[in-house]
Amino acid sequence: MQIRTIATAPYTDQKPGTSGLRKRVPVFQQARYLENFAQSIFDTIAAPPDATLVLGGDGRYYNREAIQIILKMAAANGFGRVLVGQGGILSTPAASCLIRKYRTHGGIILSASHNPGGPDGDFGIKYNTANGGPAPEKITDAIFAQSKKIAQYRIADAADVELDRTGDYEIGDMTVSVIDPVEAYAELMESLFDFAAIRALLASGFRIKFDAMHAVTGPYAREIFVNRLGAPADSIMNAVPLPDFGGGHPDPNLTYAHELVEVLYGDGAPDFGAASDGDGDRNMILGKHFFVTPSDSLAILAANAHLVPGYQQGLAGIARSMPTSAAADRVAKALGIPCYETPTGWKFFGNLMDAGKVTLCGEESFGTGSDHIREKDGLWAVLFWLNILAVRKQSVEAIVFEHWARFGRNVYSRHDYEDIPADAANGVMKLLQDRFAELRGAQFGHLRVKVCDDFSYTDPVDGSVSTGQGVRIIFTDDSRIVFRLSGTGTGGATLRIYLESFEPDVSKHHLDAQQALATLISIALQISELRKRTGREQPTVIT
Ligand code: VG1
Ligand code: CO
Repeated sequence: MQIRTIATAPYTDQKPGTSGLRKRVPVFQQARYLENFAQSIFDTIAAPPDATLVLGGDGRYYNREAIQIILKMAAANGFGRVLVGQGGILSTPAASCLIRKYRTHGGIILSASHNPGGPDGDFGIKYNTANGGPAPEKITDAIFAQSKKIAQYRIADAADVELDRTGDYEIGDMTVSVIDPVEAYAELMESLFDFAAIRALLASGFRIKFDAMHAVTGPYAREIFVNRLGAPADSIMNAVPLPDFGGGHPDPNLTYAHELVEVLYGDGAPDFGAASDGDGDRNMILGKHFFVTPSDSLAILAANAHLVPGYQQGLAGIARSMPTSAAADRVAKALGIPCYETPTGWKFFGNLMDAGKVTLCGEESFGTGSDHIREKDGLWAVLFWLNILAVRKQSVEAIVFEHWARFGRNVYSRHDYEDIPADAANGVMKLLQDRFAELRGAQFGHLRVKVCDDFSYTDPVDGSVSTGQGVRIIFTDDSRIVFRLSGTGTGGATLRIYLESFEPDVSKHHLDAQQALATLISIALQISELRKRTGREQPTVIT
């Protein structure tokens, strides 16, 4: 086999965001674009000869082509083996599971997660380290630096590998093992949860509906819910992964998963509904005519973890991203365990989990997970809920209201303004930062500003500092508004406003979140001049 060294010139825009490099497909299809980034990864990680790599993606458009290119480049860069999911498919949590199970040097995950796919949709690539988690900023910064000075890449002159049949194939001295993408992951789930109890729940007439949104979780959901847990086949919808996700937006929230929402809010609704995103790491949890916010979900999983076999021995601690509500903090306090507040993005949880400081982690953006892997995990969260439901034998709604009655309710919402001009978005953030001094101590009706800052985080394990992680306006009653720019979008800018207040009064727990947060919403719009600066009257998505 011949290895070719090909001269290239840098692209200047290969800076990884919140979760890897995400760009429109045509950007990735430019000559040498993917090759440059993959070589920058290989140059940066400097794997020893014959190392093993995990490789797979969410099946979106360009997944297969990218996998063939990366396989040939891995062979040319001295890897000994690559484990690839059959058909090029691996959910993000399954990739993390495989890296850990086979103790590989790391893995490459091809996904733009919840972003739409197809020829004009988005594509993405991300490197995960040996712990199974997204590379920390230190490494993504180094990859970006390398991408700006790259002069050549290496690729093997070889035929494409047959990705659809499991088995071992050779590219020169490197073995490509095409493996079942589901099996190891399904086994891991079975080791954590009481499958017998969930099977009994489903056999008792408890009905579930899972929406795979034509993304990667279809095959995983079929194996776990139908084959292993005995749910009827129609418990899963949109279960065939499609390169363009059926034209949809594979983001499990009330706006984009409306098909599922209509089922759960309709006549004869099932008892439990859930959805996952493009790459399988997010989850949305619904009860009959009921929505569980991701922040509440994390808190409820923590409060009920003792009911679940994999967590019966107790939790070391909990971590949540800064914009996520403090509902989990209240549970941590009651359990007498620490709760950490990190910047947005799963890469910040890795050190805490590796050091044994936390067991459960979560983000308000429909991400929940634990130290069983180093990514957030959509189906894991669904199974955790089903395990709790199997033990408690109550409705989702009843469990949430009981939780609020015990801990109080952290009323929460996020308003996203998608695809606004970058100038306007940056202008809003700059305006807020310029107003810090004026805002501190300012009075808005009965609310007084206690803290106003730009969140920064010092990792308690390695001491690394991450600044500029979101503008926080915290009031004396601990209600708060957070402004943050998205780091995963590919077109224009997305401005997120996170809103939270605390309601201890049980008689008010049934109130609609938007109503309960109306004062905070109007303060947010006023101090940011958002409407004037962006011309938007309404958020694109409210969760
Ligand atoms: C968003 C979420 C963040 C999440 C990230 C990756 O980032 O807010 O919580 O970790 O997506 O999730 P941003 O920068 O757009 O706010 V995924 O499922 O896209 O890998
Ligand atoms: Co995702």
